[in-house]
Amino acid sequence: MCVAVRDSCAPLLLCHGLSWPDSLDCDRFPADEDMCLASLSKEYKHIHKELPKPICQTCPAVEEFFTQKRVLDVFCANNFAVKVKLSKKRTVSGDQAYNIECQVEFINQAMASGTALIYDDEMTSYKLLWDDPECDIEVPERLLSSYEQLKHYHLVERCIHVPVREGTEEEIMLVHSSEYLEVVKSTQTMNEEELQRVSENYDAVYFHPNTYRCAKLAVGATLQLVDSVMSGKVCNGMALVRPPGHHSQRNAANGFCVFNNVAIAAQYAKRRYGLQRILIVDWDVHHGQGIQYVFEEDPSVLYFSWHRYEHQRFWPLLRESDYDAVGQGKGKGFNLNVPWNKVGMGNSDYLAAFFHVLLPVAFEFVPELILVSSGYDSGIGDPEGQMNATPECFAHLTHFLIQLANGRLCAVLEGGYHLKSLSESVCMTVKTLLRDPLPPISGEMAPCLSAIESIQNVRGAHKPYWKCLMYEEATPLHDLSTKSQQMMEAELIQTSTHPTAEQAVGTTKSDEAIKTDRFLESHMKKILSPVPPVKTAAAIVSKADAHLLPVSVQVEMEMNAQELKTVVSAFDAELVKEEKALLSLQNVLAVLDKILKKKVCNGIAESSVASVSTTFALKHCFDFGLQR
Ligand code: X5A
Ligand code: ZN
Repeated sequence: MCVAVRDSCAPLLLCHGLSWPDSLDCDRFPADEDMCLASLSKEYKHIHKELPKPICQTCPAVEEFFTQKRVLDVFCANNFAVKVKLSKKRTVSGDQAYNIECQVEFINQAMASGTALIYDDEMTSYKLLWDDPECDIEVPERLLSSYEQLKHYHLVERCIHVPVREGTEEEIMLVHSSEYLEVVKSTQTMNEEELQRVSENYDAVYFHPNTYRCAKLAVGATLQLVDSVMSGKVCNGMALVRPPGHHSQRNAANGFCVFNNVAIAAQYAKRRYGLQRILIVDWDVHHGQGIQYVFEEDPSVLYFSWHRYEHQRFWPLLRESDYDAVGQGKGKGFNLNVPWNKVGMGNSDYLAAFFHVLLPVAFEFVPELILVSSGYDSGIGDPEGQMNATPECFAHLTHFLIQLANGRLCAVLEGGYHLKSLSESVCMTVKTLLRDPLPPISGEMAPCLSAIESIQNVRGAHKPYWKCLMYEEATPLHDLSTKSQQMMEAELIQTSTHPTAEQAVGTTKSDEAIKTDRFLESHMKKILSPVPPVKTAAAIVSKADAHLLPVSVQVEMEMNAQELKTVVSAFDAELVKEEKALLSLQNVLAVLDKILKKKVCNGIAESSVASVSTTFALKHCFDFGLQR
């Protein structure tokens, strides 16, 4: 937020994202000499539009006031206020002239907190009406079961409920053509046969009479989320929407998507809030080609997508989903594709892509807002993705992203077709947005060879555009480990029936899906240990300093001194003699004990002999029975 304060009494002039006051009342300004600023620089058109008319008509127009928009944006993003004092100059001729004094100050205002959750069951009111094995996985239960699971974990009540609205035609047309909008609109009154005919004009799409209404709600829900975050009402949030968006294009529905919710949101955020850098992270297992097309030439939107690719043999079968599609014209370097050439990618492969591709580039990009095309078909058990990432992986991905853009993140549902995997992963995402502690990540921690090759290739392709990749040694590999294998498989496919035909058909669940259900049931119980009642404990030497700590921190009393002496003397009697060392040790062990007994999440101990204390801490952990 940014507020211009005039002489520290009238707080209103330049707001960034926050709603404007109903009127600018000049009577609130005590001295005649001072007046309110009625208009802002021309560069601020998007804000200017929303300025209320000043009541005082004699206010001077200040045109060339904020020319350094970029500088100002930085102030705004960091809670600085621009204090402005405007005073009338006395000129000999009696002409009006004004002095402007400007000063930048830090506003001691709390950062936005809270997580928005946007959901409306009206978005479950459309479904596939005929037989289509390609589309029958996209069902209303996707939303229902995700929301049920959020309720089950008591996450709904911890979020701030934000209502949905319809996206307006103007908003939809930030990305789509009016001709296409009319086509979608016309499906409202169609009968089944007509609906089927329109659907056939597109790839992997079905229409229902309620599709148009839901698609407008999906856009509106996404924009409500952007508004909630940008206005500072919440820090982050998630919108559970149907239909998804990332495949849809200016003139076409595609892959269950009708309007491109996230692309529209990015255009909207640029216009409405004057944002200059937006990061879109598309962790859905499919390539969001629709988003890529919209922003290909736009350096203000950095688009990252990983996707099942298999050397262009996986849907949507596009050449431009490969790692060498880096963007075009001014947008070169702002499109990051990580194509997965094998199925079965898991936690370590996803984290490696974050560590070695997305995060270095994103930190260099410095986004002001993050939009996540949050598809969970990249999770374990999904019939489309055939990948292996477990739900807690999405907690970690979310956690890394909220370190950017002041934590301003909007997650918007895309795909995800294994109901249990989808809902558990949605819950892990929301929990992390609420800043619950993360479950440790499970499984093998080394990425597979094919993942390493893909990662190396994107890094190579982007080397010219990012400082963080400048020293990358590798140039793209052409002989990939998966290629020869792929060739053989392709030949086999040609001579046999389609191998995935037995996957999840209709209502009968595949054995594979049931296996994942069972696995997740016990896996989630294992990893979701109860959250300790106290987050942070502190053991400090001078208890008189305790009031300096935040109120939520629990101050620890040392361990019983006599007890400690016996523990220590068994290990190293020399230490017991040293009063200072003993005190340090007491602090460390007091905190450690609380962590081991799961009474607190973490803690800090003041210690003057850290290395000795650490040795003891380790020993204490072994005695406690920790092995790793
Ligand atoms: C949003 C999404 C997938 C379409 C797959 C068509 N679409 N085979 O996940
Ligand atoms: Zn998908």
